[in-house]
Amino acid sequence: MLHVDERAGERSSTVESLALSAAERAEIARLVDETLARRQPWDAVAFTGEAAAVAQYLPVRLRHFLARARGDQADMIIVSGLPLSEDLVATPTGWELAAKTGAGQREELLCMLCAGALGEPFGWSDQQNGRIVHDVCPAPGQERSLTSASSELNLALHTEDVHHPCRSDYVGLLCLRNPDATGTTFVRVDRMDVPDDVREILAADRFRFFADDSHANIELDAEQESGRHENRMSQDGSVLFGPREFPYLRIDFDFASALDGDADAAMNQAFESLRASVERVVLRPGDMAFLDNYRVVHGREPFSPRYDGQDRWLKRVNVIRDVRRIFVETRSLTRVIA
Ligand SMILES: O=C(O)CCC(=O)C(=O)O
Ligand SMILES: [Fe+2]
Repeated sequence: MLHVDERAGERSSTVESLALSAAERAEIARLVDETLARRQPWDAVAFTGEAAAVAQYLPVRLRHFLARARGDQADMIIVSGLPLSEDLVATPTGWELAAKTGAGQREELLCMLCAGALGEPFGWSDQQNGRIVHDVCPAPGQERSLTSASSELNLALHTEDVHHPCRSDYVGLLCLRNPDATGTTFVRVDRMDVPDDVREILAADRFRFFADDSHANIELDAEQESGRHENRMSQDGSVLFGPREFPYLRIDFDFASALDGDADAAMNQAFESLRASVERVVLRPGDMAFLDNYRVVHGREPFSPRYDGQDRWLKRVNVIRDVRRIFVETRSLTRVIA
């Protein structure tokens, strides 16, 4: 097990990984198949509230690893060797098709179980039609969109669902295919190197965060996008927050703005520093990454879509540590935020 832990008496940034054994892989495959057989027809939304309980049947080493990584607040958690279907269907050309055909249902359940060992899965009613597990695959006509359906454009660094107080604690990405070894990019908040006075501005409520195009149901491309934020849902707040010795971060290169001139300069300095510290991880089939959405921002390198059934394909799930944050915010017992 690779356990990069740079701690030397004080807390710092970690990436923690676990490689599953063949026996563990078989055990997980059995759990997924049994659970799926009992849940026909498969309905991810109906399963959402149960995922955490069923996740207790995952192999103990995996559960222990995820619980420890959660406790440590690892910046990135990677589990490799998860069991994918041997007869995995062709990569769909967009999430709508995946939803219609039920492509990769077994992998959806797998995704939800791993999520359930770390927190609770949840969704957004205006994102992929309220689905709990999203398909991230290139879609014809959206090559240059500012959503995960893009391909030819660099998907800029972002906090997932930056505009919302219930944004995920973790973004879970399960890789089904990645033929060109396209990298998921990320930057750790600890790598942001700005002077103290800039840091102070970034920690003040002098910024506005907007809903991105995956929520707005409009598919603008990057060229059309500039300056079109006014009518979107937004929230004001700070870029840096949380413990001073272990800060949290909230920022989006496309969907954030500053409320005054000094804040604008500070945000640009933050962007510049983050750009200089980009790391990448290439997810392979059977890898699942959980990015701590408070501790890293993430994006994706560009690639050329094929539309031949072998394209890059991830299943994505949002994970919240305490689902009551959603119950309080929405004033209902829903796990799909309206
Ligand atoms: O495709 C990727 O690697 C990440 C895309 C992304 O930002 C997301 O799905 O939230
Ligand atoms: Fe994302």
